[in-house]
Amino acid sequence: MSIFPDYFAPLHLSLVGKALGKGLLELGVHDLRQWTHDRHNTVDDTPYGGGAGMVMKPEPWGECFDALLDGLEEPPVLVVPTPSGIPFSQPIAYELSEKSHLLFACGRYEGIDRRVMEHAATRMEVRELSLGDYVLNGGEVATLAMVEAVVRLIPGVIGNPESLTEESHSDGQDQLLEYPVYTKPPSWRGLDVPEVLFSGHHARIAEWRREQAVELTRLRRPDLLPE
Ligand code: 6GU
Repeated sequence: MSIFPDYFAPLHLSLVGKALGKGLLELGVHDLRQWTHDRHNTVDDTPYGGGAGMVMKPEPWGECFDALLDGLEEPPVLVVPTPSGIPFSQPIAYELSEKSHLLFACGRYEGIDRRVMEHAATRMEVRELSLGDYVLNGGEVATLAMVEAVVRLIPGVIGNPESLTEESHSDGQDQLLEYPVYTKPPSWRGLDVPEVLFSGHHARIAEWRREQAVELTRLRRPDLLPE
């Protein structure tokens, strides 16, 4: 649900696009203005209590929920992308990948009238989620990121499921960032691929990769390392 449905065109490309083509998921984009009734298709109004900017009014959201929940066997999980949400993470992406339906409410302006989330919570599970400590202009770009993170976890979407367990932030690598990777040529612009990777010695390669992952994590994300 968005007032900028065109933002979601890229979901028809690449891995998510292929998954849609294979029928591994379905995607609907809903223009919130469809559920307005005035000539200007108004979705916002001035904030009670004063202050800068505009607030998204509740009625179009309510009517949109009514339309989208009608006929569903199981209610969706409502994801509300917001910088004041709980941090989105790989474990949350896994949880969401197991739900039958996700509904993303993309806010604009200074946010959505609080009663929309309160009302929604009486009808479905609501998760207000943030991508990090910075501010985007609206929920659309955050939704694209979350949809990609979730869809690639749906069984069958990724060709080689082992690539899921090796990567950064997945369970298999106990919270380390991913080690650096190399391909041919062995020497490029005076930069050589580390010798150990030619050794064919699998235990030594695994040990080197582990050391690299720990060092990278220490430098960039010490918060991920155990005491
Ligand atoms: Cl999820 N939404 C918006 N609008 N801004 C953000 C964000 C989400 N995460 C970080 N900044």
